Amino acid sequence: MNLKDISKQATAGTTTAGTISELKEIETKYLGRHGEFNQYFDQLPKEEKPKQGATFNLAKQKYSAEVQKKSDEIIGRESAREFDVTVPGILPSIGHLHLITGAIEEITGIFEKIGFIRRRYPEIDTDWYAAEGLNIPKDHPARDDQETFYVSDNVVLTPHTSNGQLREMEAMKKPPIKMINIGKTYRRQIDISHTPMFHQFEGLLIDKNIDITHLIGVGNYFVQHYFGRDRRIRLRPHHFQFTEPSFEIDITCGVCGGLDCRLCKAGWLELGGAGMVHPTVLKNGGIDPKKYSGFAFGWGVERVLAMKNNLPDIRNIYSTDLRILNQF
Ligand code: FA5
Repeated sequence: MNLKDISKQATAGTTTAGTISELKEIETKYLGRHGEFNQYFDQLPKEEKPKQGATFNLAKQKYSAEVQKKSDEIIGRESAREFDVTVPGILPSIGHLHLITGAIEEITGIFEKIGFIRRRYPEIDTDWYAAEGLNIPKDHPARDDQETFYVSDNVVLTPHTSNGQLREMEAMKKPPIKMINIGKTYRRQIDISHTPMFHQFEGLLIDKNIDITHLIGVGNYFVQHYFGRDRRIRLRPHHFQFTEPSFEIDITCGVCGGLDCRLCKAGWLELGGAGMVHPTVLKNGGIDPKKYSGFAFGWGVERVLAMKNNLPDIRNIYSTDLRILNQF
């Protein structure tokens, strides 16, 4: 057979191929190492080879292109046949807000419904706003309660959001004040219920004739909307320099409903600090304590989130392990 006939036969064979494996077989028959094309070339007399080399290579290339074209055609036909429009698509994995961002949004929404306004104040602040102006003098032992990071002698990473109290009084100039200040706070602590960076939400309500019953009302409102309708709070005497009287607020245990179980203390769980704003703090904020009174509270976002979801270790909130984060 001459080169032309081999090419013709090869083309004819390729047109009849219906599947990729049939096509492969034909391709090997003609283009394989011992295929028709090479056999033709091998048996040429030595002196003919250089003369026919270029034509031979061109014929092979042309045939190769035909095989490729046929292969595309078969693949296109097969994939069109296999495409089933009724098969559900593959859902792309979509992320979600971080647990803390979600909790902050939820808490903000709950307080905004009763007229509190979300504020943000500096996370790095002067000693005056974070301590001294809150009635905690430089040498006072109460400073030891909050293991504060000092940036310099007079500047701290805020150990609580209470710095927002004085800043809000200054910003608003005059009551009524209804602030919910949510921000990052820092302390030298780390264990299952403490992280060195955490968030607090600080409520401050100042107006005429505000008393402890308003604090109890707002506390119950919050726990019933965040944790569930059947929850309620109690006040336990405590001490903070910037409130008088001061309280720890407890919430009924969500597991035993207040009966007493191994998760709680006699049916109660600790929520956080609160109290009536100290007259000295009102004065430092430019508000007349004879005319106005108010309450404040400061609770941990990580703590309430952990309590709501029964998280055994609050450090997990900052884990980057998707097996944990995907559960929320
Ligand atoms: C305070 O920080 C007061 N400023 C709260 C306050 C505000 C009292 C207004 C009166 C009036 P305390 O140190 O107890 O209080 O912290 C309050 C809450 O922050 C704790 O109940 C806890 O929920 C959370 N918290 C404190 N330290 C950490 C920590 N290292 N990690 C996570 N949460 C923390």
